[in-house]
Amino acid sequence: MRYTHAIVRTPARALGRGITTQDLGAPDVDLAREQHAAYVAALRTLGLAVTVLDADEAHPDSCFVEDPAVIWNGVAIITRPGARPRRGEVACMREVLSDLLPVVELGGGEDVRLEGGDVLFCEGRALVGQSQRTNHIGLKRLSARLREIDPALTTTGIPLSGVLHLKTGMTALRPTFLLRDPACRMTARFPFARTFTLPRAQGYAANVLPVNHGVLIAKGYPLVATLAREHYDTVIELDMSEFHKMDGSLTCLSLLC
Ligand code: CIR
Repeated sequence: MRYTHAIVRTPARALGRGITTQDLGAPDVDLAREQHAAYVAALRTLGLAVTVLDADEAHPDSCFVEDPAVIWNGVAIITRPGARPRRGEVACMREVLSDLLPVVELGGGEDVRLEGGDVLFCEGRALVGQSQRTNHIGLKRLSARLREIDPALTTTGIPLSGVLHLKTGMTALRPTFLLRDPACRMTARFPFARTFTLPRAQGYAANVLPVNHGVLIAKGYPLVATLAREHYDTVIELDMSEFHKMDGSLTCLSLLC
C-alpha cells in the first residue's frame, strides 16, 4: 500500500489523565509534543502530506488517532472504541475524515467494540485482535464492512491478552515478516510469514510503522534497528518515551491513507 497522507493530532495537555496500564510515571507533555513533532517530521521525510489536528483537551487520549477509524482501500470505517472515555473521539474523526475520503459506519448495536489498534493489514489479510478493547461482534462488523470494500481481503480474529491491542504486541516489518512482543499472548499462528519474537526487554519495539520506502521504529531498541536496516534504506528512530507511559506506540499516532 502506497500512502500519500497522514492524519495526526497534537497531544493534549491533559495527556496524563488518559488511560494507561503502564507504571512508568506521568508523561511530560512538553516533551510529548516535541516527540510528536519529530514523528510528524519523519512522516513528511517519507513523503506524506500530514494534517495536524489541534489538541482536544476534552479527550486526553485523542492523540492516539489510530483507534477511532480503520482505513482500507481509500475508505474509512468509523470504529466503536471499547474504552468508554474514548468514544467521544469518534464524532470529530468522522468529520475530519469525511473531507478526505468516503466514510462508512461499522454499524450494529451498543455491544459492538472495535479499536483501530487491533487491526493489522498484511499479505491480503486483516488480522483483528480480540483484545480487551475489541470483541467478537466488532470483529464481525468490521469483517462485513471490509468485504464490501475489498472482497479479496480475508479477515481473521486473533484472541489475545497481555498487551493493549494486537499492534501493541505485533506488527509487520515486511508483509511476510512479523515482529512480536513475547508479552503478547496468543495461540494463533501465521503460516504466511516469519514471526520474530523479540527478547522481553525489547518487546515494546515490536510496534513499527512502515511507510512507503521507509520505516519508523522506537529509539533505544538495537535489535529492531538492525532488523529494520536489513529491510529498508530509510529507518527513522523516534523517542517514544512519553507515549509509552500512556500505552501508546508508533502506529497509534497516525491514520495513513
Ligand atoms: C488508551 O489506553 O486507549 C490510550 N492510552 C493508548 C492507545 C494506544 N493506541 C494504540 O495502540 N492503537
